[in-house]
Amino acid sequence: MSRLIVVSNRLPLGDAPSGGLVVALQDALKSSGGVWVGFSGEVTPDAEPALRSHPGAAFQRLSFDLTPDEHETYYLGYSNSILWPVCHGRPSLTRILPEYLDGYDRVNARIARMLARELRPDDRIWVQDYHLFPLAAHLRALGVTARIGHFLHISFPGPGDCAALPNPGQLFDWLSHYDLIGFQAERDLGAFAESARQLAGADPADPRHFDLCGRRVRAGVFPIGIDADSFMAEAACAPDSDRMRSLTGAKMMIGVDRLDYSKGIPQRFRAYQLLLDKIPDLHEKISFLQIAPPTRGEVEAYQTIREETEHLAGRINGQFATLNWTPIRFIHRPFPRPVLAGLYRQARIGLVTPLADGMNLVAKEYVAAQDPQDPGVLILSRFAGAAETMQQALVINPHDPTEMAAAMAEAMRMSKSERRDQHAALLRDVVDHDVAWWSDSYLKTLG
Ligand code: GDG
Repeated sequence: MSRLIVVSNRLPLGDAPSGGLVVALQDALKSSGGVWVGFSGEVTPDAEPALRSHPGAAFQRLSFDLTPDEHETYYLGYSNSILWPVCHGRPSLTRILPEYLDGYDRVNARIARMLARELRPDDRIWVQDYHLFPLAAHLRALGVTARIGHFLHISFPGPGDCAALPNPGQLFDWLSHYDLIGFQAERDLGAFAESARQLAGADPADPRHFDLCGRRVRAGVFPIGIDADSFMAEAACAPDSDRMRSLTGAKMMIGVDRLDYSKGIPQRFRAYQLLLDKIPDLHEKISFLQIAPPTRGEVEAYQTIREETEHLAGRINGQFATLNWTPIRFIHRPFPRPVLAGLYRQARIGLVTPLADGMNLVAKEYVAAQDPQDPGVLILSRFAGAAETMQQALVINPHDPTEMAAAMAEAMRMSKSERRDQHAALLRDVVDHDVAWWSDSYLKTLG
């Protein structure tokens, strides 16, 4: 059996980040004697030129460190100040410096050199996400003939946004070295084919098989899921929800997002403000908990979104709070997963309102966490990849505060039987298309 080699920006280390991806891949890694390779999280001036082994997992883990310059150019720079905003339709938030592209390519070349030493000809290599687009090209240049697949967790930009990359054609050349390119949603596959046509001269009559930069590429849609069974179990045995309810005294609406400008947090705050303004009856009957652990704080656009959201939350509380009621609680700290599962379960409304999002796992977690007898309502942006399959949610346009506020009011008044019907349909999809289904279908296609 050929080994599965997974390469991702961050190597899962310790027990904390045992997210869905690890759960999904660990069986395939374990049974094939496979390896997971990724960044250790350590930034040090004397990053070793070889991979370091981390025992203690069910599969082999190999990490690399980054130098301060590599972290700045590859991670904060090209990955998160150029590719991230471009892939999320926000080219005006890019910061383009020549050393970013150089550092990004250099780090990918270094990972390829370290990895090539570990490889066997019949390995299957699965590269995760936008930090590592050039990896296959560098591996091929070193003579690696193994199958190499890529999966993009975020959305793929259309030609207009792609054109904001420093060298748009290069992205397609990098991608053309993969045997299989996986996307979250049909929307992304379509954007890829159209951008490849306009910016790299491809002629994708069939976006699933076409010639790109002189090579034959195969592409497909593999919507990622969550570890639904464990999430459902975790939520069902979460701490006593009645006690939590009496603490808040109102029906809760919840949002859980990394504090990122793609997640539409200010837009949902403004819609909530509009709701409270238009429907005074809801005062003291609804409360909004937004959990938003900060990320990428070194990048300026993330400092701006933090200030903007803090300001809006303060204004809403200043305007509407009473002695017994805080309309919005905005917490910049991560919570343990079981606590999160319990909070989802108590929340009458799950708010997932990104302006752009590859999939959005919070939408699926919220559904899995509900009590099927008395479930809450999911309000979901049409710009989340999840909206392609979760049509039974209240699907909204996050740019339209009136529509979003109306959905909040609707979710508050929906009867139990309406909520149950909606939830049952959503849950079926979340359970049938979980993260194990996702990795199986991708790896089967990779061959
Ligand atoms: C990228 C794509 C795609 C959040 N706060 C806490 C916490 N979280 C967990 C959530 C969820 C995960 O983080 C976030 O996943 P998302 O899918 O919502 O978003 P991204 O981080 O942007 O992920 C996205 C995903 O990749 C997978 O392919 O869906 O579109 O952008 O699982 O629960 N977890 C804990 N405490 C927190 O405070 N424990």
